[in-house]
Amino acid sequence: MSDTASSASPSTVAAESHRRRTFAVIAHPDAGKSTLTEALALHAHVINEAGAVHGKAGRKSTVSDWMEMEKDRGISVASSALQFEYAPEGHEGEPYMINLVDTPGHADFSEDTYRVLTAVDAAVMLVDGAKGLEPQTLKLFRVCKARGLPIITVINKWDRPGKEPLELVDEIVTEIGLQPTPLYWPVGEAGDFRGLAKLTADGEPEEYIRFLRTAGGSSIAPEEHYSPAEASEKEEGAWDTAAEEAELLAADGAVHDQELFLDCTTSPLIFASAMLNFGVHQILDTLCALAPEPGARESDPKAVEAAASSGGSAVEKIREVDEAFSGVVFKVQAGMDTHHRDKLAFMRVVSGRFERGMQVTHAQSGRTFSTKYALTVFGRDRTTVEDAWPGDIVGLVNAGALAPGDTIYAGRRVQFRPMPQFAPESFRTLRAKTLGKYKQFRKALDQLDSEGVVQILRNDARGDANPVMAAVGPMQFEVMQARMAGEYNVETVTEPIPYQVARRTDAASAPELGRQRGVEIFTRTDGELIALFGDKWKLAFVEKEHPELTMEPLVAD
Ligand SMILES: Nc1nc2c(ncn2[C@@H]2O[C@H](COP(=O)(O)OP(=O)(O)OP(=O)(O)O)[C@@H](O)[C@H]2O)c(=O)[nH]1
Ligand SMILES: [Mg+2]
Repeated sequence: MSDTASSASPSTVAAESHRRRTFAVIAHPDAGKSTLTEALALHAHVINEAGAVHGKAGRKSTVSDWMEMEKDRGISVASSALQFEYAPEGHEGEPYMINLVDTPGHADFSEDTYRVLTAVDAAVMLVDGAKGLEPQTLKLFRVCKARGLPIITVINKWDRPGKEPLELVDEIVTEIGLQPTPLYWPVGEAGDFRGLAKLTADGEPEEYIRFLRTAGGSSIAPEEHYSPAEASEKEEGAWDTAAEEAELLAADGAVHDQELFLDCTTSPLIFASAMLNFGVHQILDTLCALAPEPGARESDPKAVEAAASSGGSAVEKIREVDEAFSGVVFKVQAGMDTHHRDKLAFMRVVSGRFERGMQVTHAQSGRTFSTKYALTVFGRDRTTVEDAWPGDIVGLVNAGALAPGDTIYAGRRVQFRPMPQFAPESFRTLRAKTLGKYKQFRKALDQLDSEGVVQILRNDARGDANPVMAAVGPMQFEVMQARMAGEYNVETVTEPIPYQVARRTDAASAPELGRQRGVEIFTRTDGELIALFGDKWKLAFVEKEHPELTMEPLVAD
């Protein structure tokens, strides 16, 4: 333990950072993100059988009440992080350290997913081979593009009948304007997945990787390797078709280019079956070879300016990975399981070495605190972490006032950009079922509000006991109620309210806005004044009648 700035030399930090790959798995619901996460972990030999991490079938160990929602419906409600070492075949030296975050696909939980995307260096985007591009995938792609987050595309469920591979490539080009550059092309059509043609840098098939099925796909699928000539003989038509298709794409210029990939113009493409474990280690190899290692991060220009004009100590403009420790909080969550009711702040290390027990400064409050309880969270398991490096994800236990988007640092002052707030589209009231539970209700509300489960809106007319919840989608309300009941023993009642649109306003405009019919003014916990409107026509009407009043859209991202 130490209370000094990073005690590791810049070269050690650089070396640790160099071998790290930190990415999120994203997609429309049901594309197979959690299944792939499991399969990736299986390949790194960190779990012994599929089902150990998320375990939709027979999950082991303790599960919090709200996690029951995930189990009952077979969907992911919250993101979860995994870390493991992985060495591609023939790799020399230290293995890679993979930090992977599985995200929920459902649009109602997209806020959680967006937050994760602020903390990773790349994304693996899954496409269901039978369904092609789906709405949530499109949305997520736009967020990645806006953030400059490189994307590796995986067409999943190739073991099931689906679309033509060239049709899927076309769809990705026309629907999202991203050029897939195949690295591995499927041998056998969807539903008859035999293996992958490994392509050279020029897009030429150089090797046939044939997969063998294992019982239920619960262990790593053995591979056989053949030359193109052998493959052509062995698989006859299937190999020749694959080779022709791959050559067609190569002739079209669909070959990997690292710069265009980092720029989100192109995306390396792989075909896989997460369920059968086909193509999974090819995904890992691709991540190691192509995904960017952790890099420098810029400070929020507003914070730099504010520090300069206040005459306090300067906020440095950019933090290089090999400088003193800094990290960014991207998620705060309590009650991960019933034995640990404490609050975890998930922090991504941006620079330097994090050591458990070190003194750090919370940039937003200026306070210092010691990081005595630090964990890595592996699915539902947690172990104490002694040190961590750029790209790693650490859970800080009960670390005071940390909120999503906050910066902590040692050494010179730095403050990264705040977390973008999401634009709520669903609104409901919330109150405790029985008045006697009011104190607990308040406590639970404060806690879940600080995690950002929903946004809490209040005003004098409704009073503290009857706040309004604002969310991206209604399932967030269910999570809120389930967690209130499960973790705080407070049964709640919610009722619909007749609002559909939220706008940010200010103190000068609020009184006049509040006098309009079908408009109500609230204060959000962060102090922003929020006006709710019956519907978008009502909003348009007020905007037309009162162009002088402030009504700004809340940024979705
Ligand atoms: N046939 C087949 N089924 C798959 C494959 N991958 C996933 N599945 C199935 O698809 C369903 C959804 O898989 P999940 O991994 O839960 O999907 P997800 O993307 O995590 O879903 P959300 O977290 O709810 O967004 C499950 O029934 C899986 O067994 C695959 O490669 N082939
Ligand atoms: Mg999932």
